[in-house]
Formats: sequence, C-alpha cells, structure tokens
Amino acid sequence: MKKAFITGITGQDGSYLAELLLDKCYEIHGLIRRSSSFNTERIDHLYKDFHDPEARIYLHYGDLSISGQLTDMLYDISPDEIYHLGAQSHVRVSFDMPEYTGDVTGLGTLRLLEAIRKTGIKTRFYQASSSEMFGASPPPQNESTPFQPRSPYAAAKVYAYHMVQNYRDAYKLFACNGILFNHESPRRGETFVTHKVTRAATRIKLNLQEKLYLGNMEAKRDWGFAGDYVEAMWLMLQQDTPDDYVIATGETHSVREFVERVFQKLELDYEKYVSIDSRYFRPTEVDALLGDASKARTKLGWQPKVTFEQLIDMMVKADMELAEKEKTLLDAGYRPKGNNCMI
Ligand code: NAP
Ligand code: G4F
Repeated sequence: MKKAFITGITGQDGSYLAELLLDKCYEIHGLIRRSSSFNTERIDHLYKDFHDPEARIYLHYGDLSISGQLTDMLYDISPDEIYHLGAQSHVRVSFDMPEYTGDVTGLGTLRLLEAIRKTGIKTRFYQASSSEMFGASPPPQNESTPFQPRSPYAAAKVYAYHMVQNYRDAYKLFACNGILFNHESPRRGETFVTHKVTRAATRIKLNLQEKLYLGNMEAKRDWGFAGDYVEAMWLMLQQDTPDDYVIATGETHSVREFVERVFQKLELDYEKYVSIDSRYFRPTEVDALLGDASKARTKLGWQPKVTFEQLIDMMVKADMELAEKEKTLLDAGYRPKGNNCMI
C-alpha cells in the first residue's frame, strides 16, 4: 500500500485528493492545524477512528510555520508521495496579512523541501503552484509565460515555485509544480467569489438574504472543477521524470458573467440584488486568466471533464439544498449556525 502525506487535507482540494487516493488504496497521512472549533468538515465523511482496523486516514497536528516538527513527521511517516496543498490561499487576505502569507505560503514549501533533503527519505513532491503567479502577463498563459505576480500571495507562490525547481536541480528531488488555474466546487471556501455568489443567490431566492456585495466584476478567470484537478496532481507524480504543468480548462469568463448565469438559473435579475463594495477590490488585480493546458493533455493525458455550465449547476444545487435546510430550521423557530461575518 502506497503512503501519501497531504498538507491542506482539510481544504477544498485536500478533501477531493483524499477521496481519490483512498479509491486508489493509499494510506493517507494529513497535516491539520489545531483549531478551537472543528475544521475537518470536508473530510468527516472519509475519516474512520484510528482504532478501526479499516482506518486508512491518519491526521497529525502541525503547522507549516514550524520546520522541526515537519521534519520529524516526514521521517516517521516516510511517505511515497507528498502533496503540498496547505497555504494561506486567499489573495485579498494576503494584502492584509503579507508577512504571514509569505511565511506559510512561501517558506512553508521550503520547510517541506528541507525536511525531505535532511531526512533523505525517498519520496515524490507535488507543489500547489498557482495561475496567480502569471499576474499581469496577458492571456493565454502556459508553462513558458513569464510570472508577473500582483499580490503577496502570488509573490509567495512564485518563491515556492522556484524553490521546487532549485531542489529538483540541486538535490535531484522528484518535485513537480502544478500550475493550477481557479478550480471550484460545492466545497470551495465561501469567501472565494464563485461560492460567495452561489451561496448568496440561493439564499436570496429563499428570502434569507437581501443583497450581495462584490468587488471587481470585470475580472476574468478560467474556472474548472476541483475534482478534475486533483487527478492531474496525482498524474504528475506517476510520471518517469518530474516536471511542471499548467492545468486549466482553456475557457475564460468574467465574474459578471458568472453572476449573471447563476442568477438566471434561479430566475432572478442579478442587477436588482448585486451592489459593488470597494472593500472587496484588491490594491492590484489580475485582470484576465486563461490557461493553455496542452502540455498536460499531451504528456499526462489529462483533460477536464466538468464544463463551466455543469460546475455552476453543481454549486447552485448544493447551495440550494443548504438554503432550504436553513429555511426549514428558521421556519421551525431555530437559528441555524454558520453565517460567516467575514464573507
Ligand atoms: P483552501 O481550501 O484554502 O485550503 C487551504 C488548506 O491549507 C486548509 O486545509 C488549511 O487548513 C491549510 N492551512 C492554511 N494555513 C496553514 C498552516 N499554517 N499550516 C498548515 N495548514 C495550513 O485551498 P484550496 O482551494 O484547497 O487550494 C489548495 C492549494 O492549491 C493551496 O495551496 C492554494 O494556494 C493552491 N491553489 C488553489 C487554487 C484554487 O483555485 N483552488 C488554484 C491554484 C492553486 P484549515 O482548514 O485549518 O484552514
Ligand atoms: O475567487 P477569488 O477570490 O479567487 P482568486 O483571487 O482568483 O484566487 C483563487 O484562484 C487562484 C488561482 O488563480 C488561487 F491560487 C488562489 O489560491 C485562489 O484559490 O477571486 C476571483 C476574482 C478576482 O478577480 C476578484 O477580484 O473575483 C473578483 N471578485 C469580485 N468580487 C471577488 C469579489 N473575489 C472575492 N473573493 N470576493 C468578492 O466579493
């Protein structure tokens, strides 16, 4: 049985990747942060108590900002594959917390690479690089497009990307950068724009919310489905040689178009409900992302399965179910928990 170590297992991608690797009969070790409230909601359906003989997911407390502990953990587990997905991943928040983002999103990668080098374990390493690194470079973007980062998050990811390449060259580590364009799902964090929109529109439909406040609606993104993208991560680590790959759908849509389509599906006119709030604008924006994933298609045999339209349907359906539950509770006199004041 192969062993995988996943950082960010409690995040959107971590949960889909854990599902995929369980299907492939891996033993999974995940890094989780101590939290005063539960933070394992996305993997609760996969988890079995470790006393259960069928348990194949093991969780370990730790933090990407603490190197000694990461080194000990990797030495003890000695995983065949490491999927490094943990990060402060919110671009707008990275402007509020640039130092923290540099530490966790940038140096966190270095800490893991150093842990591999120092322990000498034989492993393969996946780095969650990002299309945000392209920043101001005009679309379409592929593996040869220059990086022009436009946020502390993107700058931290560029640093991590280069450290991966450096450790690959200097120490012959099997280390890959997956340069993934935006990917979404019903498990996407609610402060990212797609989920913020589907959640708000479905709540508006059921009279649970009156308005939706957004920032720059003209930005364009290449949005795919997270479930498809984790397959590409796995494929990268199954190749004979390590390399870097762009993963994208090759289609781009503006935030406005996304909003319009979601509201249309619910037979609502978005212009009646959506207002602009400048606090959601970024000091510097990435105007347009559109990925060219030809290399992944040719070398990995990877291509996305879920279309933009299907992604929207999936997210609207899941959020409508949640909104209906919320309404049922409210109608019965209960106050449902979980409305985020930071959205
Ligand atoms: P996400 O939902 O925000 O998940 C981030 C994960 O990192 C969570 O499990 C989080 O733990 C963990 N984490 C944050 N700070 C940590 C720390 N100091 N120590 C240990 N763990 C920490 O992100 P995602 O959308 O799944 O994305 C996964 C990775 O791909 C990230 O590196 C992201 O930057 C990158 N990426 C994402 C996209 C995209 O469109 N989704 C595109 C390109 C690249 P908690 O649950 O405790 O917060
Ligand atoms: O959903 P977003 O916050 O995603 P963003 O900034 O593109 O970053 C995501 O994708 C990256 C890959 O390219 C990842 F590396 C990163 O970790 C993250 O997963 O914003 C998308 C667009 C932006 O242009 C933003 O300005 O939507 C615009 N937007 C407009 N109003 C908004 C809002 N974004 C958010 N989060 N909230 C708004 O109210």
